[in-house]
Amino acid sequence: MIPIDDAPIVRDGKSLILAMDHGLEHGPVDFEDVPEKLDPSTVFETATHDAVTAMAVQKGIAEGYYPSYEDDVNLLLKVNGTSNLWMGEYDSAVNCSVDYAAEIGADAVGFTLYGGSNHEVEMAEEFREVQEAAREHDLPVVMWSYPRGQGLKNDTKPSTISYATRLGLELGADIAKVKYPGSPEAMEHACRAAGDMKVVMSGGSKTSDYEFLSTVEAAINAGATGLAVGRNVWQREDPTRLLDALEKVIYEEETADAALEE
Ligand code: FBP
Repeated sequence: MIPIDDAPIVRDGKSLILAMDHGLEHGPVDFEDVPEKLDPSTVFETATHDAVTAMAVQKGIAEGYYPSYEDDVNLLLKVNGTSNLWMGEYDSAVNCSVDYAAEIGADAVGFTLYGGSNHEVEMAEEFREVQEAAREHDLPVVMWSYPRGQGLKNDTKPSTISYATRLGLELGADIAKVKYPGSPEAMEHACRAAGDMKVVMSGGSKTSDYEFLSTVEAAINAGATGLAVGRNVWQREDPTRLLDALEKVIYEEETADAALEE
């Protein structure tokens, strides 16, 4: 971990990362209810909102669409990923080098680590290469820290999420993105386990405005420094309205109620 408060993906110590790697991770099924979002430009448009500090995408989407948005959007390039067609033990193929990410304009790189998977050892070795290359390019590293695998039946258990944030700190991430562990106390412990490293909450499948914003509020109050979210923003009919509210909850530390009233 190095200080990243001056990095483009951080605003006032916080981050709101808009993720759209779902076409790879889940497949086009995630766009069924919002077919217009199959066009990545529509989500890049959403990412131009002031609240969004970076958009997380895979290499192909970055190559094709980022050139039109590089003045208005910060790029977090995900350098590994797996499709939902893969039925083996949790693993993620490194599909982009950090050098190439830097060449196409990345402001940060993202890497999924499945701690607890039978492939954890190889993934940690791959992370080492990515993390050290990122340091050479002065790019922050965001770890999607998702303990999963044959031996892990519950991936949001408090002790699992604290282990997930700690893995990020121990292995040299600058931000760990983790699932909400179900209670403010558990989130607080997970943030403490991360030391001074930043922790952002992962969005998850779409819920109501209030349910989502109040979980974000709880995570921020527990010490999280923001959010990395996909479906809860771009699966909505009006993503801007929710981003306006998220801006208040994350950066101005307003309550979910107050943010929705305005
Ligand atoms: P969501 O907010 O839609 O959950 O997106 C965040 C994210 O980490 C994406 O980057 C990724 O594609 C997806 O969640 C993975 O979700 P899961 O592995 O839990 O199905």
